[in-house]
Amino acid sequence: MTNQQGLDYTARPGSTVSGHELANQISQELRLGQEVEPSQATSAQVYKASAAVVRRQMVEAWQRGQSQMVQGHTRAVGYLSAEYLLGKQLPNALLNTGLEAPFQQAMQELGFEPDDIFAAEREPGLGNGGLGRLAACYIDSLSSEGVPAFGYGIRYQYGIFEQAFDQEGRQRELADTWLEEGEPWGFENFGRARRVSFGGSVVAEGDRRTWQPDWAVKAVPVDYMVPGYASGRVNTLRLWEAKAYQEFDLATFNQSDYIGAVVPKVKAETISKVLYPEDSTPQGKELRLEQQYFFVAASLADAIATFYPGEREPDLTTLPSKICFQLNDTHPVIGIPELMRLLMDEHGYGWDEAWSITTRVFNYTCHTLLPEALEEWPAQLIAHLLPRHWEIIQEIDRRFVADLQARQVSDEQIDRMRIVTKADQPKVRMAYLATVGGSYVNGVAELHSQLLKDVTLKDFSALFPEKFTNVTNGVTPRRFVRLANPRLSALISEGLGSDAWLSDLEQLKGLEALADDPSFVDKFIEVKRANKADFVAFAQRKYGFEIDPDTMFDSMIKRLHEYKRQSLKILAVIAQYAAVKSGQVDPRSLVPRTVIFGAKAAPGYAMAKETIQLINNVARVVNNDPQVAGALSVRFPWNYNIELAEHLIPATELDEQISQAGKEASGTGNMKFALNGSLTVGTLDGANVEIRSRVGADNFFLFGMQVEDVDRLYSEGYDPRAYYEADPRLKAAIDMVASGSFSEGERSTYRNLVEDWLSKDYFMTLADFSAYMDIQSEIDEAYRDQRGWARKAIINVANSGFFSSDRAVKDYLERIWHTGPQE
Ligand code: 26V
Repeated sequence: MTNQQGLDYTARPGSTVSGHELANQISQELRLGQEVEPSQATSAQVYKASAAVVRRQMVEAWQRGQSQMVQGHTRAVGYLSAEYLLGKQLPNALLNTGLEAPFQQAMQELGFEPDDIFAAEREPGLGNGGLGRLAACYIDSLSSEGVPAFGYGIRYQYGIFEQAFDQEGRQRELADTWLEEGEPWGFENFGRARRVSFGGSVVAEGDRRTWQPDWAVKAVPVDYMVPGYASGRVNTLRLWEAKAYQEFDLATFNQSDYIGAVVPKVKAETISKVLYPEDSTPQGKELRLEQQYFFVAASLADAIATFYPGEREPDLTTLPSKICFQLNDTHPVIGIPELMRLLMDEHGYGWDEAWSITTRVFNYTCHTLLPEALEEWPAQLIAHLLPRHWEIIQEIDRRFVADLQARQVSDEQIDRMRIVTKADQPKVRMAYLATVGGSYVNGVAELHSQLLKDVTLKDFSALFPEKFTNVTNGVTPRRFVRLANPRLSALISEGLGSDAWLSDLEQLKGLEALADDPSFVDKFIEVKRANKADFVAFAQRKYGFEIDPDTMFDSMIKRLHEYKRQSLKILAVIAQYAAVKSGQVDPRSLVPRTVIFGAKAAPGYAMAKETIQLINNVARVVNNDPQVAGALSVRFPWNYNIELAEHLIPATELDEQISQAGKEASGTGNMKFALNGSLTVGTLDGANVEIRSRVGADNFFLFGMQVEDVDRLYSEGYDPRAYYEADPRLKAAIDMVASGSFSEGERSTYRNLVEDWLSKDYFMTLADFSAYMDIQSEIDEAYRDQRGWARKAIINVANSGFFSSDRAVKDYLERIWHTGPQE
């Protein structure tokens, strides 16, 4: 069976449906479910029918897995995450369930092109970036490894905003209306709805304290099936939707306040309305705390109901043997006081027993190194919204401080470690609450975990060293290699003699020997060439870009953040352009490049938005200048999302991972690129460190300051202007921006950026500029030797098997969750 690109698809074991049967089922679904004749159906209709049919194929395995989980003795995993950046479901479900080939055949029979059907799906963008995508990779791997698991989160009505650029190149945000025409995967499970309450006060009855909330919303689960790859296991992703208990307040209505009567409904439904698009500066917004408590409270109650079905007085001392919860960053940390409340107030356990259960059930993953990204909630806000939780948090803090005192910790250190800060307006430090209230704390790459121990959570790691561990991130090879890059996948399977690497990625190691096989190298080069041609066509169709396929594709795709240093990349592009304009460099001497950016900025992040505007205008000027035509072009496809990643990563030859050392917790794009045969230019930051040590220093373009250099420079006093004066290439680039070359002569457009570069430059872009320019010349040299380049890329692929999310999940199982596949 072959697809549009003439590639071979083979059915996976376990697929029992023939293409013809599938075609019949889809036809039936079109006729009965949508009242349309298959020959008349649109792609959107066929997509919807296909999804329904594929979903039905999974139901049996799903139900089997659920009952085995409840009746069995394998501890389950509850992944608590405010974000899941899923990407399209149909191709993934087909691959994982072994229905790819039958589907191809069914489409042929019905006269549709599979790619057109896939294009009809709107991707659920229920996340901001790395953290949300990681959650999606982990639930895929949990199912693929056969582990009983739940993903719990929020079904935002509007996901991450859709990005557009205006005439001036500025970012505009549009609502992500992914649900506007319905969505065929989620199953609204009304029977499992839960009440989630807010506000009110706490009343004492004897020595019992009970919460009397003053409003509540209904949390309705929308269940998504998460099929494992060739594992036969289908887990549940349970995303909660907020609904009002009362559609319409009759009393208010009768007082003829028609509009006022729907206010409570609107208020309730606001909770799951929209994903917060910020991913670093917590705003302390009440609605966000409502979202966090909403999904966590519903999830904990749901897990208890699942494992103790129908029991009025369950023995919750056994809870830690049934399930453990992974806190994906601090967003779900309110679950710790919530479980304490459930155990004490609703199930009658004493503090000590409740605490013993709670601390054995929760674990916390930290995903950042930026101090400003660590959530701290104003105590006042928590007290107002969750008065009983506020009491419990204070008690956790009081006991924790007493414990520290008993350990002879100094008052000064105790003040540094308090969960509730001592201040007029106290705050609750959620990372500290998570560290104290759970068994393990992990960082997401070796360097990050080390920095957590040495800096961010130093006092805690000194006192509780056994709590701290590392799990280096990973990505799913199914979506990011097999689906995104079918050509490379076919070549890998040919080289290794099977496709077993897809569930055992370390097998890629076997490709290393082929790096010196000229015919394999030729095929590898051919794969990249074909992927580039595909991307050129995609970018032409979707964005109207004219990209020259015979240029080096150099990509930087990630959220726009100062610490990630998109500005370093764009300054380097400008410097190159300036050198051509001033006659210092002959454009024909350059290795022709297409520099591609993909990035969204938080809507309120002014500096990031100015950077976006600059990139767009550099692109406009450079791409329209005949003097550099054929040598340099800049492309900024808008609305970077999973779909764009899946097209761009396989076509990329050089990827940029150039954050300031000590700031990127891990990065996961770096892993996706390495697995797709791109070479990395990067700093020693996050998981770059581990990628480089695995692929070898010769196959990684390292540059720039290291963590120690950065620390030293901060303490010596950093003066960016000195770097500007010292490197004429840098001076020329910044002067060009300041003088209005990219703003039609208007000098004020990039004033904030220029001022920041020259006077502050907190992330030391200028200090790393010279090293970055120098490594780019080395990259050009290496690229001129196409076979040498391909050889390096093959070695990269061969040594990146470690970065599978299957491996990461196995590390969690072993080090933190202490469980495994369903027995
Ligand atoms: C933080 C916040 C702060 C409050 C406002 C809303 C909000 C939403 C999301 C976040 C999470 C930011 C942290 C994050 O995405 N970290 C990234 O996690 C990746 C997966 O571990 C990792 O590869 C990246 O290096 C890290 O930046």
